[in-house]
Amino acid sequence: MNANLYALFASRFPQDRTACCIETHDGLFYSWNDLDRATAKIANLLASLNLPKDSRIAVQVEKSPEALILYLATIRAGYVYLPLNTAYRAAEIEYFIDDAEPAVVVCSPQNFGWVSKIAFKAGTQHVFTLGDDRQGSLLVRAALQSNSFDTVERRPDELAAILYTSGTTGRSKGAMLTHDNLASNAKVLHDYWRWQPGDVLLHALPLFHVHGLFVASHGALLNGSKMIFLPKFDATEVMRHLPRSTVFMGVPTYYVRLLAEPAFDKNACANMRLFVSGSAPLLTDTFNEFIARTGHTILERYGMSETTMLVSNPYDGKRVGGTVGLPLPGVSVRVVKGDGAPCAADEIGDIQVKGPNIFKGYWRMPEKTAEEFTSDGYFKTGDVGKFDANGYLSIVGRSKDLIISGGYNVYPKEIESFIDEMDGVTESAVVGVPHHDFGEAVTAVIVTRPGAAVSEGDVIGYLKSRIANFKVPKRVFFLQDLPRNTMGKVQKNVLREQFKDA
Ligand code: MCA
Ligand code: AMP
Repeated sequence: MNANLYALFASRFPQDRTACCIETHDGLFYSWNDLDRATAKIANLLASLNLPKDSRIAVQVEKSPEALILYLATIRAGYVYLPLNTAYRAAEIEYFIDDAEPAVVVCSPQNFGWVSKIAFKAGTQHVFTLGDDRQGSLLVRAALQSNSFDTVERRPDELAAILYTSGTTGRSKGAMLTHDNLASNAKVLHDYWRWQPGDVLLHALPLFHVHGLFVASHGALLNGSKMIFLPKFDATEVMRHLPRSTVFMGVPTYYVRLLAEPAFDKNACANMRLFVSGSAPLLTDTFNEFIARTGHTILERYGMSETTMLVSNPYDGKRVGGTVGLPLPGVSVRVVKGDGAPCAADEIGDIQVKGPNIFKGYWRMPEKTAEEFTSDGYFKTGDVGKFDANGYLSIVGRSKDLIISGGYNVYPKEIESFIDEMDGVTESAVVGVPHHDFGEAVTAVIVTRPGAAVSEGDVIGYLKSRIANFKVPKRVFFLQDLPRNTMGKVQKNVLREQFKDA
C-alpha cells in the first residue's frame, strides 16, 4: 500500500467532489475536484524538473489556498516540504537555505529579488513566486501541466517535511518528519477529537507551523470537511464566520483576543462543537472565562515540531484547565527525575515521549539527534511537568531556554548574539516576562560599555532590520551588571522577577 500521506487524504475525500473544500474570506470556493487537479498540476511541474529524490521544496509565502495546495502537491510528488515563517528576514532565510539546500524555493513575488539571490548563491536551481492573490510564476508554469497525477509511492519512514525549530545554542535544527509521523498523528487526532460529518473548520492559523499546517488542516482533510480560510487571525473576522463553523483551533492569544470582544458570547458560538488550544500555555483564567462567556470548554493539547501532538484533554471526558490532558493513544509519555527514575504522581520532572509520531532526527545533525534521545528510545522534550493522580499532565516549565510569544518560539540565545554584536554593548540577557496578549513578551536586559550611549530605540531599530519582528524585544532595560550565581551563570529567574511588571 502506498504510504504517501496524500494518498491517505485522497482516500478520504468526500464522494461528492464538487462539494466545497476551501472557502476564502473573500468568497472564493475551491471544490475537492479543484484540490485534486491543482495539486496534480503543481506535482507535475515539480516532477518535470527532474529533481533528486528527497529534494527539499522551501516555501516562504503568505497564507492562501494555493499555499496549502503547494504543500499537498509537494507531498504528492514525493518531495519534502520545508515551510518558513513569513516574518523571517534575509539573515534567517539565508541560514535555512544554506542548511537545507532546497532544490526549489517558492517565495512571495515582492521578495523575489532578495530571496532568489540567496537561493541561487546556495545552489538552488529553481525559484518560483506565489502571491496570496493567485499570481506568481509557480501557477503560470503549473497551468501548462496536466491535471492528473499518480501520487508517488512512499514508504512510511520516508521524509515528508522538515520543520526548523530553533536550538538552545542558537543554531536552528531541521526536524525531519516522515509520512507515517504525520499520517499516524492525523488519524489519532481525527478519532480523538471526534471529527464528524458536517464539521466545518474555521482556519485562522498560519500555514508554516505544525498547528496550522498539520493539526488543523489534516483534521479537515481526513474528514472531507470544508475549511473556511482566513489570511490571518482577526477577532472580528473569526466572529463573522463562527456561525457557519463547528471547529476552531488557535494559540492562547486568539482566545484572549476573542474574549476581549464584548459580543463574543454563547450566541456567537451557538454552532460550534470544538475549540482547541495549543502551542503555548493557556492560562486557567482564560479557560474559566471562556466557559463562563460561551458555555464551551476549550480543549487544550500539547505537542512539538519534533513530535506533532502528544497529549490532549479528552473530547468526552473531563477537560481540566491548567493541564494538557492525557497521552494520546499510541503515545507513551513519562516524567522522570534527573537520574532517569520515574516521578510519582504530582512530582515534577522532565517530560520524555515515544511513539509513531516522533520525528526521524534533526537534518544533518546526527550527534544532536543522539543527544536528544534516551538509550531506550524516548525523546527528551525539554519541557518540565507532572502527572496528577488521574493521569493528567501539567506543564510547569521548560529546561530549555525558550520564550513562547503569541505561539511563536523565540530562543534568547539568538537574540542575545545579535544584541552583543552592537557597538557599545558589553553583554545582554533576553528573558520572557508575562504579557496579557502574547503570554510572554521578549524582554532584553543590557550592560553597555562605559560612556556608550545605547538607547532602547537603538536596540529595537537595530534588531528590526535583522530579525523577524516577533523576536524583537518589546522592552529593553539597562543594568550595571547582570545578576550571576556562584558559577558565573546569568540568573535569568532574577531578571524575570525584576522585570515581571514591565
Ligand atoms: C506579531 N507580532 C508579535 C507576534 N505576532 N510579537 C510577538 N509575538 C507574536 N506572536 C508583532 C507584529 O510584528 C507587530 O510588530 C506587533 O507584534 C503587533 O502585531 P499584531 O497586529 O498584534 O500581531 P498579529 O499580526 O495580530 O499577530 C499576532 C498573532 C500571531 C495573531 C497572535 O502571532 C499568530 O498568529 N500567532 C500564532 C503562531 C502559531 O501558529 N503558532 C503555532 C506554532 P510591530 O508593532 O513592531 O510592527 S506550532 C507549535 O508551537 C507546536 C508544535 C504546537 O504545539 O502547536
Ligand atoms: P515548537 O518548537 O514550535 O514545536 O514548540 C513546542 C513547544 O511549545 C513545546 O516544547 C512546549 O514548550 C510548548 N507547548 C506546546 N503546546 C503547549 C501547551 N499546550 N502548553 C504549554 N506549552 C506548550
